[in-house]
Amino acid sequence: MAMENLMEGIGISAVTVNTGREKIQAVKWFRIFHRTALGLMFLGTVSLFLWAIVGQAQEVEQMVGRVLGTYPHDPAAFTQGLLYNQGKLYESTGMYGQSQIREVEIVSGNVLRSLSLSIEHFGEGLALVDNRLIQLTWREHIAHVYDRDTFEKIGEFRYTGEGWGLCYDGTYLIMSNGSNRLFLRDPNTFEDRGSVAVTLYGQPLRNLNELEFVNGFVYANIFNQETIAQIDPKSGRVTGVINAAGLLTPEEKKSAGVLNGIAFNPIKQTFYITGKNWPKIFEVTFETAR
Ligand SMILES: [Ca+2]
Repeated sequence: MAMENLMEGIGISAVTVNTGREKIQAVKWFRIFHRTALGLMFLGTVSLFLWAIVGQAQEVEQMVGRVLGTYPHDPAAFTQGLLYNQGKLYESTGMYGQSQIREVEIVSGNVLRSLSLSIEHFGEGLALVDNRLIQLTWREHIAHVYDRDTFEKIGEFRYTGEGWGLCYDGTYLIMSNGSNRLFLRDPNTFEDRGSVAVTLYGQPLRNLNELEFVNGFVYANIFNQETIAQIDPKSGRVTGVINAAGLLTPEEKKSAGVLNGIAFNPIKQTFYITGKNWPKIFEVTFETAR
């Protein structure tokens, strides 16, 4: 009692009461702040999720190939690269002991000219730079250079890693190696000029194979799928997906390999699509799926 009186006398109880109120106020404010922060975080997460789903879904165009024409294709050709130039198709074929570079008449499928690789070279992607045909090899780390007009080998480049697809955007060669990256290379020296990761809905899109550059986009068929990706080569983002299933009949598919080979006819604005050991080449346009 004496102690309480003494404390009251010097004002300690008043100080204690005031401190308690401040604590209560502080706890109230902390709870309000905490609830608000949690609410904002929740709303932010939901918004980001919806933005990702809705935004990305809108940004990838779903397309199909509409067949305009069908032409014969050598079923012995293990197609690894295909391009169109001045009314003809140029084709790179693979397999050890069977690899070639070919000039093909479109309508008949006849091989007009061909050159065989040595048996230890497996032909891969093919691109045209001016009048030079550049052909990758799978695991031999050599790109062969041919004169389109004489069909003679005029040089070669060395590189590391595997060679899959190749195309030319007018400035750089663009190369795939089975990963989700596209590699830029100098068309005169084959020097590395950087790379971009390709993503579909934000996820890596691997197994990029044969390539074609058309109107600012890289078209890549995906290994082991009847799917072609339309890629923005600057960002690596897949902007469109072409469903190319059902081109061959079930009977034709029995002796055919996977879809591999995209070429573009800039005059007709049509694509040529074929595959490994396919009996046909299809002339198609890519149209929005309904
Ligand atoms: Ca091509």
